[in-house]
Amino acid sequence: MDGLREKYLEQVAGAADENALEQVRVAALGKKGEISLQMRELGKMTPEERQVAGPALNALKDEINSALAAKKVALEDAALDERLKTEWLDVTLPTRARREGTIHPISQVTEEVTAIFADMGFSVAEGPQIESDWYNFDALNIPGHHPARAEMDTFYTHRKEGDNRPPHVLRTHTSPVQIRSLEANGAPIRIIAPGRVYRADYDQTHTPMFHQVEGLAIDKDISMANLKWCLEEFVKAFFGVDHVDLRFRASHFPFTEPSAEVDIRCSWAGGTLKVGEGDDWLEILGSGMVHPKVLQAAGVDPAAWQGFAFGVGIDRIAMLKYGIPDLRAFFDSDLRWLRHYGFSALQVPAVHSGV
Ligand code: 2NM
Repeated sequence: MDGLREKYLEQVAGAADENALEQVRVAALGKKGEISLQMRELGKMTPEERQVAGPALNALKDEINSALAAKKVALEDAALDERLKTEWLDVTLPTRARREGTIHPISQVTEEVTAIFADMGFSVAEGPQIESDWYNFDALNIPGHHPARAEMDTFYTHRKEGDNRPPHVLRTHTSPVQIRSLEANGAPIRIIAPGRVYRADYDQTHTPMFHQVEGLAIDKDISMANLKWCLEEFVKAFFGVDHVDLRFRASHFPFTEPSAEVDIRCSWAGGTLKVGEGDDWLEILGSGMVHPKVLQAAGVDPAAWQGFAFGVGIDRIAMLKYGIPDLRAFFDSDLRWLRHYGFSALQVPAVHSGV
């Protein structure tokens, strides 16, 4: 028995891997293993012999089993150490580069315009894109027979057969947002309303959906002079110039009186736009003093309050500022275009960010 003990403990100690160790186990303790066979011999012994040989064989079996288990752990540890030495990761490596999306020029410009007017104390108002004809037209002093209604190329929603109420419309401007805000909050008020607007028109310079930002400032003593200063500050900040000349051309809108279209001095020398110099004029917005009837319709007493309003096409000023030639490409979702004209999400617009 001492011979068996020595032999198998030596083999266990010498096993190079888990396979070799398993072979040792089978040879010693498997069904036909040497020690198992010896244990089967116990039956042939006299009780006296068995009392000595039985416990000794069991002890030997336990000892070899323990040695096998200990060796197994040692081999596993060694295998793991070996893997740890060869297989490793540098978790400080940068990740694989992935293409990032870009901020659409319209989103960028909307944020820029918002930052500029926020700096002048305007907050942002929003409202529904599907409007009643009251908010889109009547409240803005555009009655049913008014030519502006026909000129607007309005998209109308469908009413059920027999429902004779006037249909809702896709808002043709964001003015209804201003009416709703006035109605809800009263005067004084200083808001801008950026957003999508819709007109049934499609060619080189028109898309059926486009973007506007309109502004509204109502207080006791707001005049055309305040309007002019505000717009001048806006144009300078937006185009990043120190000086600009504005030209107010008398115009007509149903919702303002007096009304003015505003041009900015510019030059197209060399094919690129320069704002604030040259002898050309660029029309960029419409404006005026809010018509008393509009204040009235929004529940504000026109004898006590007055103020200005204006409207700018976001798509148009985005094209001008960033040299984007074709309006329709704005809405094509062409990835090459978006990568070229889009902005980094990290380039956050601010009044003085220099973008
Ligand atoms: C323009 C031109 C002139 C305008 C008017 C209003 C409202 F709702 F307050 F009456 N919001 N925006 C306005 C005035 C818009 O866009 C060319």
